[in-house]
Amino acid sequence: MRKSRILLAAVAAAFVVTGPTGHAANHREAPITALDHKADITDFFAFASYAPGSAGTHVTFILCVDPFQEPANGPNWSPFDPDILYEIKIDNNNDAVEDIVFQFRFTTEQRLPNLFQVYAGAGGGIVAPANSPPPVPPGTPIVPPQITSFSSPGMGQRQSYSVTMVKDGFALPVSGSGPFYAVPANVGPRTMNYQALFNEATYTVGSGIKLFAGTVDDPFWIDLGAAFDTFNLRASVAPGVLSPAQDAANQNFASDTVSGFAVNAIAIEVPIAMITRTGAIEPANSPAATIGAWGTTSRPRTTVRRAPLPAASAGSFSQIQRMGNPLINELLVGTGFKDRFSMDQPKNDSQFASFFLDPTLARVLNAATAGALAIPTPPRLDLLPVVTYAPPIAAAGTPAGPIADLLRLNTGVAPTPPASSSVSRLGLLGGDPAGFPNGRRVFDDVTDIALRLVAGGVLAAPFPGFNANIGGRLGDGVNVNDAPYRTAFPYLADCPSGRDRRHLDPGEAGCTAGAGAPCPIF
Ligand SMILES: [Ca+2]
Ligand SMILES: [Ca+2]
Ligand SMILES: [Ca+2]
Repeated sequence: MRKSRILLAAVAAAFVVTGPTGHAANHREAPITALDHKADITDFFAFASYAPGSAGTHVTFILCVDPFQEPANGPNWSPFDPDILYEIKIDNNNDAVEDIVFQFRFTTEQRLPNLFQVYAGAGGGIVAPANSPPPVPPGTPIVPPQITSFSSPGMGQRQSYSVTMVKDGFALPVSGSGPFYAVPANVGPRTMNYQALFNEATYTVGSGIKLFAGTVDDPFWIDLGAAFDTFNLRASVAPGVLSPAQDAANQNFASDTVSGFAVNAIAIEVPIAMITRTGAIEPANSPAATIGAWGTTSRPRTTVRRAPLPAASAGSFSQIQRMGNPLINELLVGTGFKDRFSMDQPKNDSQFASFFLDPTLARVLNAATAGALAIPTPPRLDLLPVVTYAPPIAAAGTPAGPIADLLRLNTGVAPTPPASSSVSRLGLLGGDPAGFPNGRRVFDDVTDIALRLVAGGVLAAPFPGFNANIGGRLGDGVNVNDAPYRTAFPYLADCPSGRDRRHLDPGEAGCTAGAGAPCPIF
């Protein structure tokens, strides 16, 4: 499952039971990625890099997969799947067809085949004591030293990866200071120095490209428990309308269900001039400035199980999932159509247009607020900037292209420095031009933004019935992540320690990253 779409999927599913739409198919099967977690894309980010040295010249893409990793979950933890082709795709000429693709493939080594867990370490190492039974003599190394690098002996399960850039029909390997290693889960402080591994695995390669892959803090946050209980939000924010003070606060008023969990992330920073169709940095008012990006996971068409030998895969790749915006498939597309959506191409998304020209979610919000939240009358043309190239994201004069779920990013819009007073978790809706839905940064509160987008009137001029006091403050009460993001590439936070990780649950003290008031229960 994709976490960032759960809120609305839950609400929409509830509505289908009683709603008047024609999509109430009794399709009870779980979407394919509920059965294939390794290929499950949890989130996709594309944003103007905001670190000094990259701001104004580079963009960063992040693809997260494999949700709800428990960082304590030894002895094998959660590596990338060497069978999966992970891709980040970019359209730069408005036809919703990829022009540039970055492909990632992983390889796994097992360097400690005789040990019972794949990572091990302690201090300077532990040797056999004086009473060690034969044939192991005293002094023989038993436990390797703490893992501090990818060459440490305790790094049993070591993953490396290759990166290929496909452009104009040519596949170019991205090489440089490799091999590129993926950071494992943060097993615990005795076993490894996770920070050292993270730093070693943040690569600067040729052509101005930076790379990172590894297990990190899940950058997404949401009160999943309340949202998934059919929009049963905590009383402090029920029925999903924040007070002005809550809306303005960088703290949480409900528990972050994803806190303490990890995901696998692939991040790449590239020069803007490498991805625009003109090969130049375009100003924000240029029709060539806006790109559309999305991530995909694919598997070989054929896998042969050969027990007791390893399975063998062959053939071309077949798409398992894609993700552009954090709200189209998750909030708007009906459950019975999500698998088709996941496997199809963005250029074919007009087949799903009815879902977002009359979003069921908007009707749920209207009903859940007993009509206090008025919603626009379909067709919802105000949502077109999310699914076509249009202002306020793309410059006036940009060809709209087909309806397609791409995460659109105007590469000419300067990034907002994270310390700036104008930075907003609400992105474009909060007056911060460099945030979602103009691209998406890790700290953009896409749950709240998506609710407000769907409620209507916030991208274009508000529709006449729009109640800004309600529709403009929709939210789940989780405003910030549970861990501090890096302010430089790859912008992600550390994987929680497996030994000491904490899920900030309802009723526990420290609702905001372990500090502040208890998280409400009711
Ligand atoms: Ca294209
Ligand atoms: Ca998190
Ligand atoms: Ca939120």
